[in-house]
Amino acid sequence: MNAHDDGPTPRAARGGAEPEAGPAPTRRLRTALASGWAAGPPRGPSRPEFWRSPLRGPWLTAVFGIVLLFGVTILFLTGLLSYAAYEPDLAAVNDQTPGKGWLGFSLFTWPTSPYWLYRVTQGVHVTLGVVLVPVLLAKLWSVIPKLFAWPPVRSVADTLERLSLLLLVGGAGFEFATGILNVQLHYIFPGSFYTLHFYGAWVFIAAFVVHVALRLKRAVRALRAGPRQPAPDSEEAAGLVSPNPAAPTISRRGALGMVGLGSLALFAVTAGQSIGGWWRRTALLAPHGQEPGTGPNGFQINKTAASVGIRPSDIGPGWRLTVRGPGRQIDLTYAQLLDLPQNAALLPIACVEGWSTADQHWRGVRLTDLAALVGLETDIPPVLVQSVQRGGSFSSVVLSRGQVRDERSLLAVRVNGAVLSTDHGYPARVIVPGAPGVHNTKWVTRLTFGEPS
Ligand SMILES: Nc1nc2c(c(=O)[nH]1)N[C@H]1C(S)=C(S)[C@@H](COP(=O)(O)O)O[C@H]1N2
Ligand SMILES: [Mo]
Repeated sequence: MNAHDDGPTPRAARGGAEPEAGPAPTRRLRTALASGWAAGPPRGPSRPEFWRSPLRGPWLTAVFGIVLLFGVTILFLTGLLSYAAYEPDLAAVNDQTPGKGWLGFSLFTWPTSPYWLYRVTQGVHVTLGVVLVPVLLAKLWSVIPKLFAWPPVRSVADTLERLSLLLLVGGAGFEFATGILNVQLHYIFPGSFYTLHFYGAWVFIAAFVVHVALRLKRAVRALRAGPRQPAPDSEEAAGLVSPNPAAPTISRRGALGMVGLGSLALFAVTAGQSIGGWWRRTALLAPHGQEPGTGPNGFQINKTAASVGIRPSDIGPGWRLTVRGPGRQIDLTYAQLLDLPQNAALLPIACVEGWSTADQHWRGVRLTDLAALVGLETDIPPVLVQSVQRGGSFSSVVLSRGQVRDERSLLAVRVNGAVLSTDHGYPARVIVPGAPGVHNTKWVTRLTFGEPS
């Protein structure tokens, strides 16, 4: 007979104070936890009185939350655009996320018009990412008591939610950190930044969607209720309001203003890098390592020739441009390239790092004219562009049909009236409208039409 069989005697009559349901081990655990946790949180941050800022409350958290709701949505969308702009589906050399599977669902053919398209989408992505940092930090500060909330485990649903917060906070930290390090330190994750930032974005956004679904209603209610603090133990307080607040040194509106000023200050020292020209000087947070100098070639340089190991002999008199098409190949000397019809295009360079140049005056040979040299007059296929540079993820790229056929797309030999400088890609570089800088390959030596791989 098992001991739990009540038999004819009613449970109450035996005077047992056992919890009612569940198998014995679970019951014992629950009792132990209940009596341990019932004693209340240990001293320190798990006690509500530990947190004394009179500012924390549902309204302040909701204001930061709503700003982030809009901001992160724009960051995510412009991030997806940046991903599409790289044209990873076009060829293996373009794709640093070959295992993406259905995460590539949002890809589409990136257009060449308007010619400043990537300048704007990526300028917004990077500038907004920087500007949101104070808001993100303020939001985390505003909810920090919840990190220590007691008891640590309440229910399955509560535990799952707390785990999703781990992904949310970790994902946000990871995305902001990798993005900012990349912008500041010039690709410190060679080749892998793109992959890390892409997969990280999906983890972050999944947790973000869950969080918004669980919290949006409460946030809207808190906004409607306004900045007056609810009672600390009320449901509206959501565990954020201190039961033992210190005297305020600043109002809640004042705190908001400070965060806003922080964002504004970051905007002022960042946005100039996407505007270019004189405004670049205001971009104190932009990478300033390589001073581009003055004159026709005096605009931002991404990687110098020396830094990627271009040797003088690679681009000296022995340099040739090889153009290949199906069944045909020709080699051109520099002089022969200059003898082809030269055309002009007014185009910027816009890097994934967020900086871009004002429109530069390029001169060179149209990609369509080069295709014609190997017999491709109509229906021109994508082209594989290769640099003399040995290795490195930017030494080759495949350009789409649309990019090849746009008459502004050049193999440029001059910029702003002068011969290209070594650092800007002498003897010849690609310049295409609307695209990320990475499509503007420097020190080009080979064009292969119709064989993207
Ligand atoms: N061969 C080669 N081409 C390259 C690169 C490179 O590292 N190697 N960097 C690309 C990137 S990421 C950008 S933003 C542009 C920058 O061009 P610029 O240095 O002339 O401004 O060049 C592109 N072309
Ligand atoms: Mo770039």
